[in-house]
Amino acid sequence: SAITLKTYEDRARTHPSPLARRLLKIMTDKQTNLCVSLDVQTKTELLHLADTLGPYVCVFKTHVDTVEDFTYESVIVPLVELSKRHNFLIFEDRKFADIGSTVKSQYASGIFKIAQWAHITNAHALPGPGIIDGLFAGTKDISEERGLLLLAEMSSAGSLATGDYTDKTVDIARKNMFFTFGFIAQSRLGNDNEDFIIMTPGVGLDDKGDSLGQQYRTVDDVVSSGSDIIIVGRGIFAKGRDPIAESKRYRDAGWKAYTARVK
Ligand code: 6AU
Repeated sequence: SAITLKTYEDRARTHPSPLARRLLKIMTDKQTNLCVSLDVQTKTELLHLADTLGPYVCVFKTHVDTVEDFTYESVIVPLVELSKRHNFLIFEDRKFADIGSTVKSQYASGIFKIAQWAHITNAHALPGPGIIDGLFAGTKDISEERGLLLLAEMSSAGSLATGDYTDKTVDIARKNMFFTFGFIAQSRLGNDNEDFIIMTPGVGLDDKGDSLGQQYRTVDDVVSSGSDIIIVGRGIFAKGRDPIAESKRYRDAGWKAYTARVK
């Protein structure tokens, strides 16, 4: 599509979402389309990875509910500091999936208060458009930019998010393009004039998958399919891997594939 062939820099000037404009500018400035998925169980590991890999990424993705020693003060406060120091955005991969009223409180309050600190979060479109209204209402008192990704396709084997479900998810995203700036997906979505940011998980250069249904594609494959940001977890930090060396490798592969696409 026309958008796929434009540079991140051009798109940073015209994108309808303030959060996406900020993200595209970070990608341009740091020359990276890598999002690292920090799926670890302790705050020490999480903060260490955020500090050492920060220079190579545009986004850090978290699952804060898997951190065993989580407290807001000891995890979120330093993570936000690191995001400023290394100029990356934080994406809490919460995958909301309930009615608007419920997701609003899950997003804005409780133990995690996700809306306070996560620049990006994601949601399933399954409940219908009310989920976007609920989450957007959760950003009411936040002064910084916030953005939402809908899960339009999944990387896992046998995913039900295909065909008509995927198309209807794109329709729901069109409801509020100021807030819903893109998709978790495996392919380019939206029409030629729409600039949804496509973030793609299930990326790995050394593995084909795991024993629980995850499936990996190469960086070249997903970026040439129209993905804007690659999401990599275990490919970077699994046991025996050197996370800094792997981050550089995925960043370089991602940037090279993007450069080839926009040439
Ligand atoms: O690279 P991995 O397999 O270690 O980790 C992939 C990460 C995990 C998943 O929860 C997440 O990406 N994910 C998602 C997201 C980001 O929403 C959707 C999906 O379809 N597949 C997937 O793996 O943290």
